[in-house]
Amino acid sequence: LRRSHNKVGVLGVPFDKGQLKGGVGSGPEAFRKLGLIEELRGLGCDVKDFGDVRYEQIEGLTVKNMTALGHVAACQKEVSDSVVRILNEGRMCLTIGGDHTCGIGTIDGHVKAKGNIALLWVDAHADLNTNATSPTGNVHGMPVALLAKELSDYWPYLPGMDWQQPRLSIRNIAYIGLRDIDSYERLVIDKFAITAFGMEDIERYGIIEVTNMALRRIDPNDSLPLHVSFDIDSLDALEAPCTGTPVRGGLTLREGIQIMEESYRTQRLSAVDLVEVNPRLGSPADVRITLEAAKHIIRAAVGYSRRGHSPENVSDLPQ
Ligand code: B3U
Ligand code: MN
Ligand code: MN
Repeated sequence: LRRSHNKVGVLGVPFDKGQLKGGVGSGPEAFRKLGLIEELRGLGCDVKDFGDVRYEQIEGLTVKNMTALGHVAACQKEVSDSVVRILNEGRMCLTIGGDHTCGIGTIDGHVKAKGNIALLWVDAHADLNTNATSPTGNVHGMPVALLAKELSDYWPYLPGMDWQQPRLSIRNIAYIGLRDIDSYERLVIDKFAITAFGMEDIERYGIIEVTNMALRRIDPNDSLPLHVSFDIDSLDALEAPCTGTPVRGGLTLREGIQIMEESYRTQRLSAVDLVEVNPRLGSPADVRITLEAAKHIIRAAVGYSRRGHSPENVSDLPQ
């Protein structure tokens, strides 16, 4: 492992219009204040900070049961373009949300830059609603349904979203951590046989086996660039309390780290999203716990191993 050869581009997406709670948009700021960039450099990464995405809302876009489409369409186009730029510099793209709507842009950009990819969606939720099935109209519950080719016929025309085509096949998508699934999401998972590991599977097989089964299913030839879209609410609410829709009975931090360590080991981890941290929810202690948990996940994503790392190009200790 040569960590200093790890080139990372960091992109902030202070976007909160995919759900109704304020505060998740200040995720990028909270991570920067915590010293995330410096921390990654300290691990030996070559980090380039691409700043936070800015956009101008498109007025007058309305689609039934799809909230704030004018914000989603404009922002995610910028996210997609930024991800293409970062990947084309030969960097792994680390996107800090913001709500999970930013998966629309990051995965779109990843596919545009690299062609076919494999996607691990680590989440308590499936984020697999269309505007016709969503119980809330919140777009952070819809990104996977927008990305999947097999679901394109179930969407109406979406004004402002012409740049976004469903580019991923369901066979290249797997879930880990599910435990709060809407009835139509369950129907879609079963109808299209989507690879989906819920908490009960982690109980049964353990997190290492589950992660490797998921990776084998979405990339049987070990050949595709890997995208891990990590919703912090995949972790148990005790591990990551500051998120809009916390769900108990979730992943431990150790399991979250393990998913990232296994993903990194493929040597094809090319984009990571860390989303849904809301630093305005909970006590200062809760915020600290949540940010620190997320930081451990991110460290594993850039190659930090809990086994530790010997100094580079050194074989003996000093006298
Ligand atoms: N499935 C529900 C709730 C939800 C989705 N994602 C989160 N919550 N974080 C929905 O609104 O689609
Ligand atoms: Mn999510
Ligand atoms: Mn979630």
